[in-house]
Amino acid sequence: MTGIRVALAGNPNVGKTTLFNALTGSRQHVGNWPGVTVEKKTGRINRSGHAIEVIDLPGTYSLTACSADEVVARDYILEERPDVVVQVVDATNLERNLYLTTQIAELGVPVVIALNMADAAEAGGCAIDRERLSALLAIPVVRTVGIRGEGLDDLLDAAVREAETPPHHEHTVGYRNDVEAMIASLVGVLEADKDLAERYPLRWLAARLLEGDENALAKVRESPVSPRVQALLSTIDPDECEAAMADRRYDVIAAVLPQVRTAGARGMNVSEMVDRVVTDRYLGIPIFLALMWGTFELTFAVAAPFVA
Ligand SMILES: Nc1nc2c(ncn2[C@@H]2O[C@H](COP(=O)(O)OP(=O)(O)O)[C@@H](O)[C@H]2O)c(=O)[nH]1
Ligand SMILES: [Mg+2]
Repeated sequence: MTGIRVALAGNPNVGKTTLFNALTGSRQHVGNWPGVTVEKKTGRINRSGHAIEVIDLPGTYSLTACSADEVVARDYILEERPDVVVQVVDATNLERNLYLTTQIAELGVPVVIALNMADAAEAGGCAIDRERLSALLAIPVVRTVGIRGEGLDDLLDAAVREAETPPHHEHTVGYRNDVEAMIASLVGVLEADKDLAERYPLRWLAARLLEGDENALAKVRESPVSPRVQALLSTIDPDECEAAMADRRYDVIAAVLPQVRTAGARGMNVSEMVDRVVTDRYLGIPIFLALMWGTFELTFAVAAPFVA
């Protein structure tokens, strides 16, 4: 039996714990992440010859190293290298959730998206074209409804498939030309440290160094290449680089969103449109009168042949 580690990531309140509980039932272990008071939950599932360990990562909007939650989630993915990361996404709030997707994808791990709260999205007329989203991101997307346990089998199948299918292409956001040039220079320098190159995806590390990320800077501080890294970093403004990279993430999301919203979600659905017009302060009464008039006309038209 092969072991597969599946890490659940996602924004807060997207249904991560609900899915975790539905997946693992009572086979759970609750502890703390080492060194911090952030709760660590793990659970086990046996499924078609695989012993699957599921790890519930702290909910985060982003993977910068700004809070203990973010550091725990990011370091786990980076240092422990789970076989696959399942990002639980709130289908009613795709825009906000995709920001994290762009960051997870950069970590170079296999990713599967659980498009959760699909029931709420569909009921609210903002359903997502799952296949299109999957094609655009090059990430499998599975529909789930955590509270009803829907989609769990498909989710596990997709996770196992991703975990077992090497090689994993990188799907990273392409940054502005000058930022890309700096990333390339930094990667060139970092490559000389074999230890670093083995432990971290260097493109990811270079991008974080450009942002002045303390946690990333600490990872290269002891490295023999540190002076050359510092020399390169002294030529750039980390805040400006960070803003440029965030802008590009938003550009990607803005390009994806209109392509994955299904027809009903693009604007109002029909009943919302009727509501909007009929309840309009000025249009309401004339429409009411017109409808009444129409009913009259219709009644007479239909009845006329029978009226002798
Ligand atoms: N409608 C709907 N609600 C859900 C779904 N999954 C979870 N929820 C609800 O969303 C809320 C947040 O869920 P929780 O699992 O605590 O989110 P977490 O913060 O990501 O762990 C809870 O009230 C859940 O009952 C779902 O698929 N559909
Ligand atoms: Mg939770």
